[in-house]
Amino acid sequence: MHKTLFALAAAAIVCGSACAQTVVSDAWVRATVAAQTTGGAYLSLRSPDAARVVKGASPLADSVEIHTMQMNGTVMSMREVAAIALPAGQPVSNFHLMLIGLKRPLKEGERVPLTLVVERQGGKRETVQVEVAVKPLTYQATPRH
Ligand SMILES: [Cu+2]
Repeated sequence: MHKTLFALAAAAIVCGSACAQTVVSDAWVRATVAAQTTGGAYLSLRSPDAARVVKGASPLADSVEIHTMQMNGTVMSMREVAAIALPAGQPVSNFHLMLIGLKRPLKEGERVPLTLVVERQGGKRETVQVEVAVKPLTYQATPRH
C-alpha cells in the first residue's frame, strides 16, 4: 500500500453487536462533471473472518452496484457482481462501487456517505458506514498489486 498517496477516508465505522469489524481503507470517489449520472467509489476492505460484501448504498445515488474490473487486452472493462468475497484477514480491493443515478455532481474535497452490507457465515450481517473523500477528476490510484 502507498500510504503517502492515500488519505484514509474511513471516518465512521459502525460496530455491529458482535464487533467483528470490517476495516475500510484507501477509500476514494472520483469527482464527477455536471451531466454525469454515475460515479465510482474505490476502497480496500479487510474482514477479520471470511465474509462477503453483498450490498452498497448511498444517499447521493439511486442505487449502488458492486463492480469488478478486468483487462481485456488494453481495455479495462467492468461488470456487476452480486457479491465480493472477503477472505479472513486479507485486504480486498479488486472491485469498486458504482454509484448509479447520482442526485448531484460530486465535488472534489467533499465526502460521500456510503453504506456497505457485509454478510458473515450464518447469514449475519454487518453494516459498515464510511464517508469517502472525493478526489479530482484526474486522480489515479497507484495499482496496489
Ligand atoms: Cu463500475
